[in-house]
Amino acid sequence: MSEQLDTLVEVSESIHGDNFVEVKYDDLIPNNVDLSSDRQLLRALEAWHPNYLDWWKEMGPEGFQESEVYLRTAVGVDPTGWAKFGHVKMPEYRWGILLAPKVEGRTIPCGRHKGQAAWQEVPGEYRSLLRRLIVVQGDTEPASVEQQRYLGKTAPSLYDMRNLFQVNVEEGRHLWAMVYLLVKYFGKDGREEAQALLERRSGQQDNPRILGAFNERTPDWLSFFMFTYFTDRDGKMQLAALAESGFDPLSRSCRFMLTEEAHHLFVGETGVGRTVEATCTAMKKAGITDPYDIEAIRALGVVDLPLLQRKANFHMSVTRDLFGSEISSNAADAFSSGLKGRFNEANLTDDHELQEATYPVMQVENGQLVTNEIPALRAINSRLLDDYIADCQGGLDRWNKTIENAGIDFKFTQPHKGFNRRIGEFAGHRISPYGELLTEEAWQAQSGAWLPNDSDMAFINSLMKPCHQPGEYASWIAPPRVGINKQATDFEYVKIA
Ligand code: BYC
Ligand code: FE
Ligand code: FE
Repeated sequence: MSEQLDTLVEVSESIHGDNFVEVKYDDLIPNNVDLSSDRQLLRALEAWHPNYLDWWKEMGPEGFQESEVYLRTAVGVDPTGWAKFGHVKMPEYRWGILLAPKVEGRTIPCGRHKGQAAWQEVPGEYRSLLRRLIVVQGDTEPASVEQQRYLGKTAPSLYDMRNLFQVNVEEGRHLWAMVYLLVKYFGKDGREEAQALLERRSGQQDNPRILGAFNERTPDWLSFFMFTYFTDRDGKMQLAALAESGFDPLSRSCRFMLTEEAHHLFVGETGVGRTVEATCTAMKKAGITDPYDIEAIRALGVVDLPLLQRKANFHMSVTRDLFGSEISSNAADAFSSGLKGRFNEANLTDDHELQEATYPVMQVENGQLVTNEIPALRAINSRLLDDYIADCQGGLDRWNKTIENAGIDFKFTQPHKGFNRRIGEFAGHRISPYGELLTEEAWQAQSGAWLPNDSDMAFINSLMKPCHQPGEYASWIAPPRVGINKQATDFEYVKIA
């Protein structure tokens, strides 16, 4: 799907209603939340802004802060014209606060308050649970920027570099979106949480980011593409679940964030897809049909398909951990209180309360994998994980089509749900990609064939040579079919300073 189309589809899915407030570009902080009429909030945000910029300069994209980047800036929430494009220096990007339009008469879609008017203020009894959800969501956004900060140097083209920076500034805006909620609705502790979001650091021992995957490294561009395909997709699923929140400001924030998320997923899907394409084209040209003829394939300066599968296995498994324990009382509380719904909650046809319902959850029992019916309320995370796994498949199918069209006998697959897990039902067990329970010895002997090994990483590293001239693309990745915003593929997407 073209990016324009992808974006439009997601926009129309996530924005309904027609009453929106114009974005005020005169203000320091572009917004459609009428900031200027709330002096206290404005002051709190203006105080946070310089700290945010300090964080961005310290932890954001390294080496390109003075370069002019062809960026999309959100300027409104009207689906037909919500963004404008132009060259800007990243520190001068206008990070704004934009909520999707209010839906008049919206009610709480799930849980014990189902059908009551959606909350416009924080429901006191759920204050700390709600704050925790917003903080966890907010924490992932700057974390991903930190993880990706060294990638500019080895960008395989200016087009890709621009996409990286686009994703980075928008994750920065997602942080703003959560900070707005904290500062506006949670008083002093909200302001403290907003500050703490700038202080935790991805991968740092004494003050790490909250969730596991956001403390992993994103050391190379293949990791970046896998991350934006698989981990930004956790973002999509979680934002979709939070868009169902009975707390209306959170719902509206997340609905607008989803419009930007579509581009992140596009960057991931096409990034991996173009890598697959380069590999298939080079193999064909060299007359290689065996995808396991690794040495010959790597000699062509492209990435062998089995290595891409191992990379995908890693990113899929750490991202699955982001859904939390399959069986979780936290998740039950969030759902029952109406703070977080399921994926597509509004379109599901059950009673949206789940007092009696059950849900099948896979568990390890007596050395075997079994599926048990669990009270559905406690299986909310499990269900979202299953929805996520289904949502991942589309990209794999499209990558497989490219391989099939090239006449190569290879197929990407998703590993078993229990493979390489650290959180939830499968934590502490060793499970192969094919769903066999293994002894520790058997796992140690084989995991190098399932997860990127040292020689894989060394090979990928050897490919990470910058291509910083307009129209130049690294050997391992095919140029895109179309550029960004209808620009040519050799457009100067980044004017390197
Ligand atoms: N790593 O009952 P449990 C995105 C903690 S991505 C470390 O199992 P619960 C993005 C958990 O916090 C979307 N710790 O799970 C993507 C809890 O600790 P506390 C991010 C973990 O609470 C790319 C304890 O274990 N948004 O936007 O039902 C680029 C027991 O928790 C992990 C959200 O996640 C882990 N993997 O669910 C940029 C939505 N998993 O509280 C951005 C908001 C669990 O006892 N968050 N723990 O100290 C949530 O809905 C929930 O917090 C979770 C966890 C789904 C994450
Ligand atoms: Fe985000
Ligand atoms: Fe994202």
